Amino acid sequence: MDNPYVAMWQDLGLDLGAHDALLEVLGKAYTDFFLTQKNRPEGMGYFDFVMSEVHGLRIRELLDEKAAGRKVIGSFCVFVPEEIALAANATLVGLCSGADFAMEEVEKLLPRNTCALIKSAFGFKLGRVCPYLESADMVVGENTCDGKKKAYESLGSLVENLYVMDLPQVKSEHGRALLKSEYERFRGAVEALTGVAVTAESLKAAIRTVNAKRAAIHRLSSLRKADPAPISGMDALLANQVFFYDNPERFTESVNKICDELERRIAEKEGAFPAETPRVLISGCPQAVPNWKLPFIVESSGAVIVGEESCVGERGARNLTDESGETVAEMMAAIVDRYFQVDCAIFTPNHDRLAHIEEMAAAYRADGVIHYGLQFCTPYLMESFPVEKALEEKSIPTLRIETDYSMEDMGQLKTRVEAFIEQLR
Ligand code: BJ8
Repeated sequence: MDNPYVAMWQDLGLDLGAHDALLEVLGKAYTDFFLTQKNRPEGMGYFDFVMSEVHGLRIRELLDEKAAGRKVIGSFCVFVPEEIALAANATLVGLCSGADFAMEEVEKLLPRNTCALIKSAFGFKLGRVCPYLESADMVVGENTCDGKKKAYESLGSLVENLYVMDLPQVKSEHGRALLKSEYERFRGAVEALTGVAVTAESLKAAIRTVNAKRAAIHRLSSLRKADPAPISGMDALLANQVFFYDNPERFTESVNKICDELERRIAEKEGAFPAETPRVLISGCPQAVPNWKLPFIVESSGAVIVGEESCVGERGARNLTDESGETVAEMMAAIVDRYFQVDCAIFTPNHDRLAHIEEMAAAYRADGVIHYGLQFCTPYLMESFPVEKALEEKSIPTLRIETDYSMEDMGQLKTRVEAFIEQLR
C-alpha cells in the first residue's frame, strides 16, 4: 500500500529517497533494540505506536495545528521554556538528533572534531530528512557549549528564522538576571511570531500542562526504584525521548497509564528483568532519538538501567514550576527559578550535578554508574573525571565511556560494559 504521508513529506521539501533510507534504518534499529525485549509492559504499545508514526501522524498533527493558526517552534535544549511557547499559542518540539546523517556534507561546514549531537542536527538539515525541522516556524538555538554556540552561526544560513537565546554559564545573581532577561526576550519573540500575547491565564494553564507532563515522568522514574525493575531502561528512555515530541496532554495520560500498570507489576513482583539484576545509573550527555546504542549494550549484557542523569531524563525533567503566581511577572519569575536549577555541564562550577548523581545513585539503588560522554563534548568529558573520582571515593563503581553515534565501537564497548557489570555482581 502507498505510504499516506509521501505527499506531506514532499510538501515539506524532504529528500524522499534519503528520508526513506533513514526510516528504514530507524525501523530496523527499533525492531532489533526494542521489540526483542522480554517482559515489556503492555503500555509500551503506545510508545511503539508513537515511534512508528513519529514522522507520520505526529507531523500531520503539527501541520493541522499550523493550518489552524498555531506556530511550531523547534528547540535543541531543555533550557528553552515550553511554558512560554504554549502560553503564546505555539507548540514546542525537540530537534536534538541522535543519528549520523549526510556526514560528508556536514564536515564541509563543521570541523570533524565536533560532537555527534551537533553534527547530527546539521546532517538532518543538510540531508533534508527531518520533518520537525522543516515544519518549524522558528528554530531556537542557545549559547550553551562552545560547539553549539558557534555552530548556530553556520546553522543560521541553513534555516529560516533561527532565534538564538543567550544563556548564563555561572549560577550567580548576574547569571539569574541574564536568564530572566533572555526569557523575557524569548516571550516577546514568540508573541511576535504567533501574534498572541501571553496572559496570566494562558501562562498558568501552560505551566500546569508542562508540570503535569513532568510529574508523570517523575512518577515513572520513581517506580524504577523497585527491584525487580518493572520497566527496562530502554523503554523508560524511550518515554523520556517521546517527552520532546508528543502532544503534552496525551503524553501525560499515556505515561500515567503505564505507571498504573507498573504499580501492579511491582505489587506482583513482576519485572522487566529478574530481581537482583545489577542496577546501573547512566549519567552524562543527552541521548536523543535514535541514540540507543549504550542502553542496548548495557541491558543486553545483563544489567538494568534504573535512571538517566541526563537532559533526556532527570536533569531535564527535575523540578516543577511553582504554579502559585497570579501575574505574568510572578509566573515568569517562577519559570526562571525552575530552569535556573538545571545543572548542565556548561555551568562553572557545577557542584549540583555531582550531588544529583550521588542522590540518584542512592535513590534508585544503583550498583554502579556509567558516565556517558560524547566524543568532543568538552563540558561533559571534563566533568567525567571529577565525577568518577568522587563516586569511586564513595565506593560507587564508575565506568567512563566516550563514544559517538557510529556502530563501529559496539564490540569494544560491549567488552568494557560486560567487565563492569561483572564487577558489580
Ligand atoms: S542543558 S546538556 S540539552 S546544552 S553533547 S552539544 S554539551 S558538545 S547537549 Fe545540552 Fe542544553 Fe546542556 Fe542539556 Fe555541546 Fe556536549 Fe555536544 Fe551537548
